[in-house]
Amino acid sequence: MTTTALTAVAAVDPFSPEVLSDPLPFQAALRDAGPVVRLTRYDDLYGMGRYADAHAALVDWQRFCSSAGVGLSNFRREAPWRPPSLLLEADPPHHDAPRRVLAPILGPRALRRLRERWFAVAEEHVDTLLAGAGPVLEVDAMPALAEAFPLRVFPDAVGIPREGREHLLPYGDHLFNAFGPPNDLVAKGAPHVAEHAGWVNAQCAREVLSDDGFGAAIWAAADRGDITHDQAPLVVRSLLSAGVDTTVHGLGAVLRAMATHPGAWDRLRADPRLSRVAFEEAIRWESPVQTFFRTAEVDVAIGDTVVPEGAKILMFLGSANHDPRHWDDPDAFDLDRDPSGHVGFGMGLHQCVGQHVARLEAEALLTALAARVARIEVAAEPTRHLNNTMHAFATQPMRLHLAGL
Ligand code: OVM
Repeated sequence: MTTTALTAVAAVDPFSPEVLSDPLPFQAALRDAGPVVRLTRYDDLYGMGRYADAHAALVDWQRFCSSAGVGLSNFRREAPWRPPSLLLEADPPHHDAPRRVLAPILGPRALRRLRERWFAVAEEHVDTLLAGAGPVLEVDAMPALAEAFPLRVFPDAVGIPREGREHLLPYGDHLFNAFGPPNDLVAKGAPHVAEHAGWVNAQCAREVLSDDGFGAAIWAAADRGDITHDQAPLVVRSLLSAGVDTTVHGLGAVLRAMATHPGAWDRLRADPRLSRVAFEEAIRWESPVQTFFRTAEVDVAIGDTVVPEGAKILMFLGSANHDPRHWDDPDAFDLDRDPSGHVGFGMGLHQCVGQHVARLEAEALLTALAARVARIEVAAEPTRHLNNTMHAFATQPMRLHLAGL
């Protein structure tokens, strides 16, 4: 790459509306510019877009720490907008007790208890949507499927009351914006943060939570002494922070993949067990969580560049998931590839603790749709919902062609 080209990519704002709405061209230039690039729009900021280097940094928690925040803001210099997450924004050893508590609560064994119910809810949800529709239903798949299904099953599983759940998506939207720079997206959310955050924080109290959900299990861990009673509400807050918007846009991704790859949908209908690999490949392909930052704990040499201690490094998860140095034909959604090793759920000790929950939601919804919908057709091009962290859809107008009609 020429010096001019390198200077040009380094000067791009990765959080501009242009890049957020269509990130792949910028990410390709970023990868070509080197293993690490100083992003000159912001002070002390570096970016990593290649799979090998981003992966290596994500597993190197000793040198690329999270406790100074995983957004642009450095908690060692600036006060965070909310008390830091005990999981996401913590390093070992503090990180480890909350993680050890949460992992089995959201693990495959515990989820077996929810599997039948979530499949039944998905069937009922899709049946209700399709009822009386005739042979073809035209629908916006974002509110009708990608948002409605997780908003039905996940808050119930956490054990929060029905009342007020409309705060969950705007809270998550602001939280994911707030990892980025203080741009217009953050300013637009700011006037309403206090009411959303106030409601979310109130749902983390023991008295508010049902006695059989993920929330109660976190409080029970505090009673056993595995975490403190002061930590319990913040661990519940992590579920309500990380568990809603992420799955909405993960489901949005796999629905987009199925609408644009009718052959893949035919195969999934014939064998709904393919919904697991379809979801995983959609997470790689779309990378709903595009970026997270780390902070250099010491001076770190990467290639010819030294990232100085205290600098922020932006990990481009979506870019790593599209790196042709690692993936064949990375921009293609391909049901036949092995997407494992993608960094869409992160990598290393912070790798998504809720990934089994997300996969179960996707499997339940896709299986219900596969039994009832012969073809998913794009009715109009989707529109993007811009967010500093999430690659998200606002709308996805689709036509669902009913099976057997
Ligand atoms: C948390 C948290 C919040 C947002 C995202 C996330 C993707 C975690 O509060 O722990 O992980």
